[in-house]
Amino acid sequence: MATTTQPAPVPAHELVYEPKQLPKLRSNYGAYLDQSNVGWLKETSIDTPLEEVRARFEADGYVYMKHLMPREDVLGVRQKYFEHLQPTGILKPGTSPRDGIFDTTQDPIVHNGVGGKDLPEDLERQRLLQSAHTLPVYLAFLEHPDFRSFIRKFLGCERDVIVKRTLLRHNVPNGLSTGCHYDRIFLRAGEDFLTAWVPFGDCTAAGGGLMYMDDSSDVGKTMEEDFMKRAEHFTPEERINGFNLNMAKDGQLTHNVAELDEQLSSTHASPTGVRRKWLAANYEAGDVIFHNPYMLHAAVKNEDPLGKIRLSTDLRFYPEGGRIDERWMRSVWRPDDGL
Ligand SMILES: O=C(O)CCC(=O)C(=O)O
Ligand SMILES: [Fe+2]
Repeated sequence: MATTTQPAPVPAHELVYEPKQLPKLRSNYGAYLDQSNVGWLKETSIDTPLEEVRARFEADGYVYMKHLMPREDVLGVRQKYFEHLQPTGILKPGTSPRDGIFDTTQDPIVHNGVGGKDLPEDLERQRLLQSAHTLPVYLAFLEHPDFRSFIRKFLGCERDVIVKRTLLRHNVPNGLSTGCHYDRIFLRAGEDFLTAWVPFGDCTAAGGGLMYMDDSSDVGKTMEEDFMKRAEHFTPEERINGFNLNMAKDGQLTHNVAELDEQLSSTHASPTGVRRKWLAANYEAGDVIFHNPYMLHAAVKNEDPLGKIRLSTDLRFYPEGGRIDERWMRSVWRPDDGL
């Protein structure tokens, strides 16, 4: 009788792993970043000890929390948002608002969301973008106990304050997305704060997610010091204005990430001598990324092949008693709020 022998298992160190293919990243204008300057964000799981989470944030300028929120609650906001915007004709006929698929027969520019350069000219569209910020499902999400208790623990405070001017942003494929910036530009009054970026739905790197310049907190701080020096003779009000004479029209550093990257490689070279990469992720519904006010970041241009609309919110938090940028506490986002 023939004997069969079990093949010996391949030792782990001999297994060949296919590396995940790096995404192609670009912003509104200009070339894709060179692939050698692209990498993945470091993931942090929710069972990571708090001290470790804080240490990562301190070292990296961000912490990318996987599965922090229940997926269904996140998708619920996506659904209600696109039901709300459906009358504008943004969705592909016959598709569900929960999927949020763009009608590619439409002009993407007409369907710009908040922050992707200019708003749509149509006033009814602007009105719907504004009223989306007070949809009950969204307001409930902002108070979600899983979310807010994590923030309080992270900040080490009993009560946290969320700035009232939150931003709900959608980016349609081939539309305009948020340029490169660091957040302090827009919240210059008050002390440093924590930003949370929450994608409502799965969002691939090239489907409009955020990209961050690795280890760029010092770059943002140096830029801000420079802006402040040049603004010394401004009035206090003008000095904190994100759109003052020193800044670009829309407050962003640029809408061309490849060009900025090239410039910074000589003007703000890393002290390690290694060129900084731009980090992105294939975000999943339930993930949240936190970043400090100086990390350079931008939205990747949405080039999702399935026409998926990127929807997200960006939120800012202070510990209670913190010195807040009161301009951001006046009301929810309005097209003409000047911030
Ligand atoms: O979602 C975006 O396009 C921009 C978000 C952002 O800049 C932030 O969360 O600070
Ligand atoms: Fe930002």
